[in-house]
Amino acid sequence: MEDLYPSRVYDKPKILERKDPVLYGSPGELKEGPLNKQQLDFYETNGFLLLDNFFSPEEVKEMRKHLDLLWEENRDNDSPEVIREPESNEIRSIFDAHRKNEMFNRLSRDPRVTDIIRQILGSDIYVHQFRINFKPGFKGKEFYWHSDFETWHVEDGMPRMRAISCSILLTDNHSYNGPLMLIPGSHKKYVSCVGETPEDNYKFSLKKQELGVPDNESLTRMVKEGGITTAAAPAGSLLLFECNTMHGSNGNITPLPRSNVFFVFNSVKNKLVEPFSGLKPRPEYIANRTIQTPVLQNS
Ligand code: AKG
Repeated sequence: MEDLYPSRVYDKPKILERKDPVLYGSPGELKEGPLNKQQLDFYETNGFLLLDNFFSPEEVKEMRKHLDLLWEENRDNDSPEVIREPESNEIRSIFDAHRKNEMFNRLSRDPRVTDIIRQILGSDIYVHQFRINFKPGFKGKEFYWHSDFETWHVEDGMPRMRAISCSILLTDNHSYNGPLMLIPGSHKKYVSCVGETPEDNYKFSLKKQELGVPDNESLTRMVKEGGITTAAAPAGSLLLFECNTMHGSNGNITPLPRSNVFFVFNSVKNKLVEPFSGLKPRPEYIANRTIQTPVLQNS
């Protein structure tokens, strides 16, 4: 398959044009679904949408209970789905928990969310990835700037930009405890990064990403054009961001934890092919290749 978004192949970084729509469906037509025109326009222009207080306080309480349970259950678990901080044994992320945890599994099929994703992607969808990023007070480390799509394309073989991350804020995300930062409009450009992907890069990159990150000049240009938005919002808010939106977050040196859950939905029309790096695919718990059937909703 032709590589429309080459990265880690040139010796200098390049900024390429996006070749895919942001909103799928007939151009100019209002896509039917939960989002109104203003919200769809905002998403198309900026590459993200923050919906404050999307889930009720009771729902957040229930999710937090499961979050704490997962933290406790995995404290001494050395399975590969549990990613530790680079310089300590603290849990940084847990992948794939929605396959084992009934509550998160139900959440992955919640029609309030999946109807929005279908509306934007104009097709059926499936869960490409699930992760929880814990960013405990004092110890939670940063996530350097990146476009998720760059990695999903190069290392997982996601052919086109037709996927969305949904981040559910499980603690209050303040401007000061390491909330996600996004560059508005960055989803319309693709930064072709420099560097050669080694085998099993994920073993390092999920702790600290150094490959597939934009160079300073490209980043400076993007920020000059779009600025930086901080997704600071109360627990229970939902942040949707396009797979190619440049984002990152700072470490958390405050006492206030910042934990967010991420569901990534991909279009069934955009199933994974062989990784464009030419290397073997990353494991299933990071990039789902086998269960690519449409998300079936709760009855
Ligand atoms: C990632 O997990 O790829 C992120 O960019 C998340 C960053 C964060 O949790 O602040």
